[in-house]
Amino acid sequence: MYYKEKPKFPDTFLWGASSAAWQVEGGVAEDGRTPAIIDLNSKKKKPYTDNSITADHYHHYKEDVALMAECGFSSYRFSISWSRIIPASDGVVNEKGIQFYNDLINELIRHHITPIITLYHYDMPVWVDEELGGWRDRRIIDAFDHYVRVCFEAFGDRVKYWLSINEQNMQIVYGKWLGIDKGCTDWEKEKWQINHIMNLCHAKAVIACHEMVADGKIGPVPGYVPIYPKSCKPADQIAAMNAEELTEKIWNDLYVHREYSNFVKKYWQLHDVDPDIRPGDMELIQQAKIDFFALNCYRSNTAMDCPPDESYLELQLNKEGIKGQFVYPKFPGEYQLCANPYVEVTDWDWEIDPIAMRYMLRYMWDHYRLPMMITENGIGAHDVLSEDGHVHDEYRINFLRDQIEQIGMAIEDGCEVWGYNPWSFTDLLSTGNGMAKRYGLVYVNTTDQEVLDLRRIKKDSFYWYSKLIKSNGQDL
Ligand code: BGP
Repeated sequence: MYYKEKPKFPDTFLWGASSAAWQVEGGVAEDGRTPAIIDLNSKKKKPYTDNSITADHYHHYKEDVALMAECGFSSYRFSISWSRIIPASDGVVNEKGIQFYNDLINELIRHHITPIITLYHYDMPVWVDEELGGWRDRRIIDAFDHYVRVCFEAFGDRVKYWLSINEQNMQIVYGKWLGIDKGCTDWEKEKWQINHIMNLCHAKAVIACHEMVADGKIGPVPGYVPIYPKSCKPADQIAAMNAEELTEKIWNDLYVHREYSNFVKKYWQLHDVDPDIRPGDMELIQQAKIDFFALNCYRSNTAMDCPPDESYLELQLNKEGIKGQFVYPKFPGEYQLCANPYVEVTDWDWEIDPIAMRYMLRYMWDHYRLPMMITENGIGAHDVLSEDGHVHDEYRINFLRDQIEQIGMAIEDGCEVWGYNPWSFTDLLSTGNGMAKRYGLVYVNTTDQEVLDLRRIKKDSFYWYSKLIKSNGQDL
């Protein structure tokens, strides 16, 4: 439907932004924190800046929260570093780690900003990997349960919104790129065991939150990339549905229905996969009833038929930030991804597609009827600090405006959406592209080549977003 009036947002709608511990904090060796696997990975990615400093939020959190308040934020989504809370396999709690998050939470609340916490955002402690076998070994389940219970106990009196695992689906789909395949000999088969263990950890977190946090609500954080069929050729539609299943739907169905779908069971059978489901596992998953979906959505994909006699082609991500380097993968017998001639792309070849946001919200609402919050959305760009001392990021303003308008339209369409937390507040370390790929509303003065003074500079998008928040989405 087209609407004549500007879409309206509920009065209680939460406006904020999002980050993750390893991408924003720095201070990786301070106050008892021990290394995470991602620290080692990000060091390997040099000349990109490693995460030992990044935006140095660990030391700038007060200044950052003050800026959030100036912008008008009513929420902030961030993650907790597991190895800051539990630095070693003895399970002993690091009080200084607790202190840091207590200080951050209290500072947010003092500024009337609702904290939303992700329990796990890609930063596996080295001790879990080396001593317990990481995601490959079921011993992680008890260690994770202990860690989340410590978090609920320490922060649950003030924090009511919790997120279990960030982008579990993307960790499995892009496991080779994110380093989740470490130690695996046959990733395509073993990834389903890892996924099952992640499902059990997710379930533990949901159950513990409901047990321990009065009025606590918890949900998963799928990375969502809507898939369009390339054409109205019927086989392209099935290919798009296959892509949807194999990158998103399998996970979302599990979270909501709390059982594996017939589609994935058939897939395992065809590919000779044994996910090692043990007695009691499905009963545990059954108990983990989620309260909402937190959704990360940046782009869309397009899929077409890929007959079984085609050759497999591995996806190649664009690492340089120069358009045209992304290689679309082919999965014979399932689907292949392809370019969409109707949308522009970013310098990293991510589709700029605001309508995908409305599509996602409609799709998720129609399938699952659960409240939704946006926990990531944004545009990575080569921002420039101009000679006038400002960052003129009108491309980001245009991107966010179009996306927010589509969220408003989805709300008008009848979807229940209660918050928008784009990625990111300050510039921070990108998953694969260092500080070169910036997302923030606030510029952080540092580069991949050189650590500068880390000064915070409000971008043009900061001022625009502030006006938008203060008009509850009307001043688009
Ligand atoms: C999401 C991750 C974030 C963030 C974002 C942008 O998938 O949850 O951690 O990094 O993607 O990705 P990138 O930094 O690769 O541009």
